[in-house]
Amino acid sequence: MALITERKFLGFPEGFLWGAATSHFQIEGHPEELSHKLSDWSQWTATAGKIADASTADLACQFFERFGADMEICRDLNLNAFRISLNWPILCPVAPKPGQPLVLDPKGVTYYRELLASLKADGVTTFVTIFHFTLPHWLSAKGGWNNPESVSDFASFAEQAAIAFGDLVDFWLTLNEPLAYVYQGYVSGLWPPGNKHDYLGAFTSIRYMLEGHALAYKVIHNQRPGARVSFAMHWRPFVPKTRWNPFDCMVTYFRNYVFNRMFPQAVQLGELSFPYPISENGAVKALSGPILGLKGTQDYIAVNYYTRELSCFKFKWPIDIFGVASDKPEYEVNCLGWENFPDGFYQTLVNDLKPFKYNLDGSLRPIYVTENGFPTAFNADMAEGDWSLTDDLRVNYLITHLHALHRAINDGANVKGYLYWSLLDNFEWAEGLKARFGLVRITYPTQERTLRKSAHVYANIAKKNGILSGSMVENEI
Ligand code: IFM
Repeated sequence: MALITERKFLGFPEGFLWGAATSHFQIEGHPEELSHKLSDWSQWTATAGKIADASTADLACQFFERFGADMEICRDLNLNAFRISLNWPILCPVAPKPGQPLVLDPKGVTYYRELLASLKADGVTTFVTIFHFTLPHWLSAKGGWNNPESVSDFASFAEQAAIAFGDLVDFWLTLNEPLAYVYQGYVSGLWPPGNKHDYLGAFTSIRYMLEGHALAYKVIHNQRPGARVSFAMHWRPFVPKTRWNPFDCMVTYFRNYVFNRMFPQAVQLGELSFPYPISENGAVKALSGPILGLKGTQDYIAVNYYTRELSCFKFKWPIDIFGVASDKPEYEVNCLGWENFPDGFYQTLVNDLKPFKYNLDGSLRPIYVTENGFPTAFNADMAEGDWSLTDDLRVNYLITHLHALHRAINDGANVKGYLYWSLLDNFEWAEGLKARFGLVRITYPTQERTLRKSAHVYANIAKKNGILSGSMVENEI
């Protein structure tokens, strides 16, 4: 007996944005930045042992030279939204002189204006991140986000960026994933500045990032009154590895509070608070409390979702109330060990983001998914051939997550757009070039671009503004 699969077209709201997200350091290979080591990351990657596959971002995707062709790919994929980030080290290669206004480097301005103008000319909605993990060397050398001066340095940069690019930007993101940034830089030590278990350093950075965000929000709005400004939060549902184990439940509570909720809650309420008993530590207490101008500085919700995490307590001394991520997954994992968990995407959009749903005036905030994607591992030196082009695992991830997104919208989540991470394979920070997230394969030795099966599937979804129910096979074209 033949099985009959009923295919239903699941349409998305009219005007829905279908796009892709990128960040400058991961794709640009900016020759001046890399050759003069203008950023903390260009210095970090030049240090032996920092990157898992010993690759660098010296060329990355050569996006700086090739963006014209890459924008044509966006057009071919029917994308109507694109997210970039600004190269702070290139736009501000030298420290601003005390008391003098910050001046952006004119060559850097020309490059970003050309890039943004080409997107606007194609009718593409632009998302621009101001800080996506890389600091100018002059700022990292004085302590980066641990230095109170980072607040005004960042705000001046944001203000100049609003002046220089504001006419071409639809959505501003002040900061990308602040908690992921401080976790990797101050707790795991895998990113610059490379500190380990330095929770105070992490929390100090969070305080200054919140202050920087508040000021940036204000100066952007002063320059561009109609601007839409937010920050990208990385949301990851945390689940106790052993559901009945009170210790696993405790670490799950702390991980969820600090990693997911602390930052958006501070923005919502206008003050930073840490969970008890961390809040009782004198140095941490000094960081908590109200932040001038912070309350409600989120015109829309920008959320990055990839996976959930199983958390467990680890018996060791000194006790770490944050525990560790379990290495025993319950669902299929990708090459970075992240579970495929589309239900968590639904839960994030429908339930977890509820506390941030409304603006101060009671209006509903739109939600944009500013990242969601799937990596596969292929060495950076792979050359010609059809390796990795039939990326069924990625197609499956995409389809199952878009089904979850469709369900979430039907159940009331006010989602207005989805940006896949990422358009191109790129430099995945401490993992290097091997972990590839692209819809488009980059053959690094030749810089050739080749569309993967996922790119064709996604282009079709964007064109039709919807997906078919059923498994990935139904959505293959
Ligand atoms: O590549 C990163 C990006 O820079 C920030 N969000 C997560 C992505 C995948 O790890």
